Amino acid sequence: MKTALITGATAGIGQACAHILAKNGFNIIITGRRAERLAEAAQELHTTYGVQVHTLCFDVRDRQQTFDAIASLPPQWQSINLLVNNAGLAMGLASFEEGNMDHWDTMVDTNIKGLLYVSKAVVPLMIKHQTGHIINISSIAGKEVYAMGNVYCATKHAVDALTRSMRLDLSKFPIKVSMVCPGAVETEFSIVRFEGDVERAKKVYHGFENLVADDIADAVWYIASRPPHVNINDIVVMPTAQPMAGVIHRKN
Ligand code: NDP
Ligand code: 8X3
Repeated sequence: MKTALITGATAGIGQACAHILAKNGFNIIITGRRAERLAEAAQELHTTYGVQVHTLCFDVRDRQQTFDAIASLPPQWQSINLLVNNAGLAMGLASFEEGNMDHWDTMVDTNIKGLLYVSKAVVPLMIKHQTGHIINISSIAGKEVYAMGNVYCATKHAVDALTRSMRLDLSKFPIKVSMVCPGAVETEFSIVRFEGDVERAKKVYHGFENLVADDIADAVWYIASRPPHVNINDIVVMPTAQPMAGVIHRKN
């Protein structure tokens, strides 16, 4: 059986990826900072799909915690076939000159440095087994910019650049590196972005049919289920009503 490690699997897209991979027979390592949610998710995945589930509770921004967590994996969990670098967030929506620098730090530390730390800790395990696949969750914000998205867009552009660079460097092992770039998906993303303001978060998805986490998990599964000689470099998944970043056709 294959093993997948999914970061940020306590909610949203990561949780949906854990489900589709477990449904297709992967044993699952799920990570996040909320221990209770990890325990609940592990129980649900095991009961629903009969797969083995291991949890790692750590903050991807913390280099030591990240390396300690991966090093703590029991030997049978160290053959990681698939890493889904999903943990990430946006904080705030502000014109550059009004930007909150604590928000900037959190986004850079999570979306860029967190992805780097997890990958750096997992790649040696993949090299050891001469196989592996990394799927990075970037965003349409990694392809285009939108008003007041400045630093979030920059972090996701970095994920795009890192995906291409990692593919160049790691394909020789061979490790596949792929990316999924979603448009607006209703998850906890906007609640986090607006620091718990649920009413403001709801307005983001008002008047059009947004994507749901399963739409992105479908793309991840498509990428993960190709044969060894095929790598899907990149999939951009958008709501039909969102033709580009920052543009949404709303009915009312
Ligand atoms: P959610 O807020 O629903 O989920 C985010 C997940 O990331 C949670 O499981 C959270 O776990 C985890 N996470 C956040 N910060 C950390 C951290 N410091 N350490 C460890 N885990 C962390 O959002 P989504 O599911 O929507 O977001 C998933 C990814 O998809 C992100 O990278 C996001 O940028 C990207 N994306 C989202 C889009 C959207 O519209 N929703 C569109 C495009 C891309 P916990 O809090 O337990 O630590
Ligand atoms: C978030 C994408 O379009 O909701 O990564 O800002 S969007």
